[in-house]
Amino acid sequence: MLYPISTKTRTVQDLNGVWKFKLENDSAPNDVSTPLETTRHMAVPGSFNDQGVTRDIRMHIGYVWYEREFVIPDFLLDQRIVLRLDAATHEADVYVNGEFVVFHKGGFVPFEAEIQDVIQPGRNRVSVKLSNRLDYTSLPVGNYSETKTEDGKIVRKLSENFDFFNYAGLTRYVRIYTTPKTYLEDIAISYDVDLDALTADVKVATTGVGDFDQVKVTILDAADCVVGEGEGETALIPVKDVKLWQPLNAYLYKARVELCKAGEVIDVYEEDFGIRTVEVKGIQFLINGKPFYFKGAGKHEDTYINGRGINEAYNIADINLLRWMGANSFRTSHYPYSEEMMRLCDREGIVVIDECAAVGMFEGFSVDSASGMAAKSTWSVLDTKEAHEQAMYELIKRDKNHACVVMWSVMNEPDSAGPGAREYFEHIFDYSRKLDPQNRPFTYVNFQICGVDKDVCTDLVDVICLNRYYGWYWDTANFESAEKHLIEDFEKWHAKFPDKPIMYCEYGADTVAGLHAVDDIPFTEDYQVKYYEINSRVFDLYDFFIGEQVWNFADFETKTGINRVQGNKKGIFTRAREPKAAARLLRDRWLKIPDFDYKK
Ligand code: BDP
Repeated sequence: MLYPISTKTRTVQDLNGVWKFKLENDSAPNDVSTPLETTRHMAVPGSFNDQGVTRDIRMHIGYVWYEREFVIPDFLLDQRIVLRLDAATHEADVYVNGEFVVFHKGGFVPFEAEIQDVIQPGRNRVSVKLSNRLDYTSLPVGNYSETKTEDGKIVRKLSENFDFFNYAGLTRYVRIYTTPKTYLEDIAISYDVDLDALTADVKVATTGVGDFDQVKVTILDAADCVVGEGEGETALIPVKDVKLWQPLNAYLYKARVELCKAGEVIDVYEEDFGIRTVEVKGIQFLINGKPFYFKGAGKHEDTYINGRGINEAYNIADINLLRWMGANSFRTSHYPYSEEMMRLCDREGIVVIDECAAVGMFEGFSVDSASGMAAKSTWSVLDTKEAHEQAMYELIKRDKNHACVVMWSVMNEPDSAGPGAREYFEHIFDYSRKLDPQNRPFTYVNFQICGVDKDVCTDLVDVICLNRYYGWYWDTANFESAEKHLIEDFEKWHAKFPDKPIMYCEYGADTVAGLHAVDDIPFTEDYQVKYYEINSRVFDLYDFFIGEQVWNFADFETKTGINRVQGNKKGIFTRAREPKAAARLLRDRWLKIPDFDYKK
């Protein structure tokens, strides 16, 4: 799916700002054929929860309505007019002037509808009926129940199978864009690179719709000079003197694609792309043929008031903080992040492990993972296959051209040990691997309680990604035993998979900024520092260990419960992005670790 941009043939209109907002009333449902009656408002983009402040909105489960007016200038009315919502968490029915135009389930990817046939000259009305419900058929997974009180009131309950607040709403941009009636629907870019000769054959595969007889492709370098030209729906274009996209040293080309008829350009689009190779070879992760070492964090899209709403200033600050720390990468835990963040990472050279929203795939989930939870029938209880296929399809379709994406993560901490796990995993890996034109590596992120002795799925991955909490949930306040177990765990994984690289996608300790102690007292900054010192020491013992991503980049909001102190405090930065002591420790370490050739 193409990101909306203006070109000589396309326009973009912004529908962000303040919308009307209303909680759905089950006993008097909204009639979408008339304007929404409400006195409430909500900023778009943004999650509604913290904007609403009080519990009735913040903790609301079920449907809400958003509505606003818009005008399409008359001179655009003969165009193809598309309403695009970058994210509606978690499902939405969209109406224009009371007429249904599109339904979408899955809260972290864009979807759109052609609306030229339902709009009128002058004022129009867009209404969105949105639900934040999650259940055993959705991603992420939630435990949902509905009961009726004696007076017929529906009571909805949702217990999330994951450790982050279930922020919802129109969390990303809403736009209308126009194209000609004959238009470019998609562009997929891949390439074969000769790293010695620095030449590449760039393949630009175009999907056009309508009446055209020619596709012209021009490759431009960063200075907008033409470096290659080709033709056809699959154009193969040689490029010489390739400037590679490198971690923290990005270089972007542009593919200008023109759909033509009788020599006239009908539609034109420009897609930025970088040229780089990614390959897992033995125990190494190669970017541009050189062994790369991941330094960074698992993140969340999580900021004050805005919740999971896109916040581009935070995105920029977060990348600058990552750079300040000497980091080079992050994982989009636990859902696809905004397209703006992906485009920024392309430009900044930040390496991304791109994860779909498959989180909570564990029966009987608890945030205290060492509490003895054991899943017996995850894969017969969950009914997520369809949602999961859709999630991988939409993620790869959206992000396939991004140079920053070096690996796809199909799941976070699933039950990879119970009956049915193997069949489910095999299916998802097979299905997903066929979707990427750039054939990137795939992984899933392993849960500590489905460790090396229990897991039956890890042979399917290219890189073994582990989330480990020795010294926090396990071996709490006993670093001696934590270190012993860390080492044992590494040795066992490596013995089982001697030819695969291993990295950590999560390790961390909750830390309330400002608490200190001489002894090993959990929640203090000193404890977090020691936790990271010990883990780092063990990482440096192994050549097959190719990266460390801490949990978490910053403190973030979670559901309420006695295991969380106003949210998850494992950030190395606070939610306001102030560094804890561990940030400086890691900074000292990471500035000394090169991006390439750390473990020769
Ligand atoms: C892991 C999850 C992550 C949690 C983290 C924690 O992948 O979402 O926030 O542990 O417990 O289980 O802090």
